[in-house]
Amino acid sequence: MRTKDGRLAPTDWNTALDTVAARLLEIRASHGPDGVGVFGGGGLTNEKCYLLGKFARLALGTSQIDYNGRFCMSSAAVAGNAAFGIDRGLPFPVTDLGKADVIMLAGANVAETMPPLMRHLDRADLIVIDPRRTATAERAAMHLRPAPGTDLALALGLLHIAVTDGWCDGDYLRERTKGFDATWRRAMSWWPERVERITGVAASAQRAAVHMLASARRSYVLTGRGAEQHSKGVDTVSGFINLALALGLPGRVGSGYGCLTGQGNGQGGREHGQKADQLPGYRMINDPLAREHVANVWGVSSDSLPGAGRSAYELLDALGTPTGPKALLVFGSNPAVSAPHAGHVVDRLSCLDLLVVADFVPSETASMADVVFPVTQWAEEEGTMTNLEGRVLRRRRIVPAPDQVRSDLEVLHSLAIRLGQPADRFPTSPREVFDELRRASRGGKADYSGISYDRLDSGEALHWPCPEAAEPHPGTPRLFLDGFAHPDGRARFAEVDYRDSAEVAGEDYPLYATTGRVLAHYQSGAQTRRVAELNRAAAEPFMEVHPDTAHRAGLREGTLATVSSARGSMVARVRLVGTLRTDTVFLPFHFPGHGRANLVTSPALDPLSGMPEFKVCAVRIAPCPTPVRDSPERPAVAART
Ligand SMILES: Nc1nc2c(c(=O)[nH]1)N[C@H]1C(S)=C(S)[C@@H](COP(=O)(O)OP(=O)(O)OC[C@H]3O[C@@H](n4cnc5c(=O)[nH]c(N)nc54)[C@H](O)[C@@H]3O)O[C@H]1N2
Ligand SMILES: Nc1nc2c(c(=O)[nH]1)N[C@H]1C(S)=C(S)[C@@H](COP(=O)(O)OP(=O)(O)OC[C@H]3O[C@@H](n4cnc5c(=O)[nH]c(N)nc54)[C@H](O)[C@@H]3O)O[C@H]1N2
Ligand SMILES: [Mo]
Repeated sequence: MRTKDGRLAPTDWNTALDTVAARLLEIRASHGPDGVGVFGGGGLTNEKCYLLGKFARLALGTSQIDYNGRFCMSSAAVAGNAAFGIDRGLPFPVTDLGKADVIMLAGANVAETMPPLMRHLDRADLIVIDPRRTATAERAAMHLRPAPGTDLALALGLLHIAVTDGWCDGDYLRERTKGFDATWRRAMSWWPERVERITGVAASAQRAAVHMLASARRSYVLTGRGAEQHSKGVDTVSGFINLALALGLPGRVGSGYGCLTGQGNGQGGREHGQKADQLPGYRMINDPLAREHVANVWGVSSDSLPGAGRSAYELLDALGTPTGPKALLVFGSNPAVSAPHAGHVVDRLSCLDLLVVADFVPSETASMADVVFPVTQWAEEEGTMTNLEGRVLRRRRIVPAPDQVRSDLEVLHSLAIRLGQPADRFPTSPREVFDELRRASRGGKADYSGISYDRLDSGEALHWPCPEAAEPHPGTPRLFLDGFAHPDGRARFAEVDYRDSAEVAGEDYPLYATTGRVLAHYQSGAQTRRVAELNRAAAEPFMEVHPDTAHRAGLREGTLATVSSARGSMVARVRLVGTLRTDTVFLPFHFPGHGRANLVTSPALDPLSGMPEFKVCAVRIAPCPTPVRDSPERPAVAART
């Protein structure tokens, strides 16, 4: 707990829990239940996500809960739901990719971000769409290098070519889809030369890509954050889904569309009710039947459940404002580094009356907190996670947790009873929580009711939906073979058109910055910056920049640059990369302090998903006048208070 002189100092659990509960009750009494917010994470187990959502809605009574997955796959989720009626990263087993002939990867650097997936991509010819020549692009048969934020124009152009060059599957369009005509009316004017002017991808390369994808026997289109993290991320993903539908790929064995998920539980994290608008089982919180079902499982009246709250960035942006939460509980995220416009987010966090962080490392957000709960980490606990193909996996305890450390479930339980909740409403055993989650998900889109720890422990591979049945249901490795999840069984084309990114480069900020990941670090770096080997591999913030662009700005290899946008500046070491576009610089977002890429990123949000525009903002670069730099975190810092 933070002491009077401002340090974080050790205390005992009862004091910490009593203090937090008392403060929460005070804040609720003066500001109402929405005076307290909750911020979750896609790294939490299914059990934690579920209990966190329940804790927010019942113990706190707040609508103000969202999570870092809003920054991650939310655009693909909206587009997938609209097109197919269900949002599951891959609607087929990942091993299907191993038999593919051609795979288009739009904005995904799998070689660095999902190395274990690469072995499934070995056989296929890859078409990589990325402004950078990444490690993944190096292995590709074809690399298209659009300007950041222009993929939607590219997707429209590829659809245009698919139609005019006669690659569409007419029977499939008639029998399995709806809405093609309206979509085509938009794509009609996106002839390849016009697309070339906006994206920089040559018309001939566009034609070659469509030819390769369409003429293969087994082909897939996959999207990653590069296509999704935009203020038009939903429309961009829809653009790629339109292309896949026109070619007749989804809903057939041996071809398809999929979104690559992110965090360990990126898929499960978006199903069990830690999202602002969601209840367990991928139910929507504004749907009266969904509310009734979940309220029944929870033993409360559906009237007592709050409605939808703010999306992640909107929630952070509202902290400490007259209408926003005065207290925030963070479980599984480090927004001081990973949220867009991070300088502003840190200001908002410091305006709170109470910041509580549960973590197992002293993250930058934890170091701002009034109270830090030291919790168990993955090898120290039981639970389940759901992977990108919708398969539920067991997490098993393999080492004992240190003394004085409690699980997230225990923390939620201990707080809930202090807030007046019945003890049995917040179980601490993961198996018990999972059994309740099964009931809450029954009949929902993501139906887990037929999945049990016993079945998983006996080695069964179970993909949701897996309803409870007299004969154990085998789960659903492949979705959509008989029909899509809309009532009429047809997939929907989306009527999308191109628009610019929220910021266009101009006189003051002439370049585009895009952000992403490197192999050696994970996310905000809270965990990986503590590992000496990883720090050696990627020690400090850097900027990839084309030699000509650097030269014009007076920058040389290895010097320090200031990167500035309309929101702020960050400092990074210059790395000259001859294969990069001359209008674009790349910044990894793994570093703290002055090296935070998110000091410059834009909080422009996609209107449908709430996804921030991490992948493009306008910047200028210049030599850094004074070597202001934070010392890299020491790996040996004591992890727990
Ligand atoms: N090593 C490592 N692995 C990770 C993570 C990590 O932090 N480190 N994080 C995990 C998580 S949570 C996630 S979400 C995944 C993310 O996995 P990816 O989606 O592969 O990761 P990113 O590096 O964010 O973005 C992918 C690529 O998009 C490109 N890009 C940027 N702007 C654009 C654009 O406008 N259009 C296109 N087409 N491409 C663009 C970038 O150059 C980058 O190479 O990785 C997961 N795996
Ligand atoms: N500029 C830019 N910013 C980005 C992105 C980008 O591409 N560019 N990508 C975005 C994406 S896709 C994502 S997913 C976010 C991720 O960004 P963050 O949400 O900040 O993710 P992490 O750095 O993994 O932080 C997770 C924190 O939770 C802790 N933690 C992990 N597991 C548990 C647990 O079980 N319980 C508890 N209590 N704590 C736990 C970790 O120790 C760590 O401190 O960043 C987003 N920010
Ligand atoms: Mo992510």
